[in-house]
Amino acid sequence: MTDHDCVFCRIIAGDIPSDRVYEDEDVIAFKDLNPAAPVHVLVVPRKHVPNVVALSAEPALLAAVASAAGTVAQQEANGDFRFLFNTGETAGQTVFHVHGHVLAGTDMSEGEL
Ligand code: DGP
Repeated sequence: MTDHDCVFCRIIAGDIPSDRVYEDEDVIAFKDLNPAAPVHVLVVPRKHVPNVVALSAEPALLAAVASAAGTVAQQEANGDFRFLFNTGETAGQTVFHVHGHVLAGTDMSEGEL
């Protein structure tokens, strides 16, 4: 299922260019346009699902997203990462195709990004 008005569906289809760092049959991961950390990658299921709560109805796909995040963090940083899902407009979600933000490449053990 794709939504032609959805920017991430268009990235997945290759209609909008992106800097892909990982992909498999279920998931793609690409660098965020406005990075908030030295490593800032969005992990996105190919299937159009609006948010992480809806994604939880598909546990295998949720697991595929989490697994891909770990792979990206190993590949792009030291394996440690913060994994963030903005969920809903007032939480800051702007793209309603679920995406996990992988934030890494810096010491986040003190303070917030
Ligand atoms: P959120 O606020 O959680 O919905 O995050 C959406 C993120 O998507 C935001 O950090 C910027 C990023 N983004 C939006 N449009 C594009 C795009 O066309 N390409 C890329 N690489 N990132 C995008």
